[in-house]
Amino acid sequence: GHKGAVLWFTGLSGSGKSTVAGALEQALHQLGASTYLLDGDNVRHGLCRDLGFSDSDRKENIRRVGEVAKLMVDAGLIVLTAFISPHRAERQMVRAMLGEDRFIEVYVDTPLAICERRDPKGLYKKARAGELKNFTGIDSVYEAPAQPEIHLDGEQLVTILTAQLLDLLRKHDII
Ligand code: GGZ
Repeated sequence: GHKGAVLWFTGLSGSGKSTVAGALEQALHQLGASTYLLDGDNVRHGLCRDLGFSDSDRKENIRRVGEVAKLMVDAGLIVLTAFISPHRAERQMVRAMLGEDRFIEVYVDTPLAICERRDPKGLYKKARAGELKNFTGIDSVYEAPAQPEIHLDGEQLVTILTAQLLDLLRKHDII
């Protein structure tokens, strides 16, 4: 069995949040856990399709994701969320909403230069060229977590990061 909780991944675009969350979800399925992965791909096209990337829209994006995650945790799921969530205040708001024991903040720490070199969607290039405004790390802020439950080195292999997260979930009695 397992307990409901949220693993709240935060980090720059291209840091590896979605990749690591996806790998962890696979590992949790192997253990028989029920999970749900919320990310931009399944939220920004539906629930949050009216929102862009201004500070106030990002704030509302995170608020909605937090509320949905809370409902899913009430249903007993292990919820993985992969949003930049650049502002400390909003991550704090979601932590308060969910309660300290059900909120695990996962900082995927990959230097901007590495994210920019990866640039899987060519968005950094567009942002540098001025074709994309308010891009996180370029002309929009990213506030790194001061005290995340876990601080991952985003340049490590995904398998290593997944193992670190499984250890943490065991430590917190979630699995
Ligand atoms: C940052 C942007 C932007 C701007 C589009 N700034 O690498 P991706 O493509 O797949 O992930 C990024 C995603 C960020 O959406 P989030 O919902 O995670 O952001 S937040 O938590 O701040 O609300 C990127 C793409 O959307 N994208 N424009 N201006 N990322």
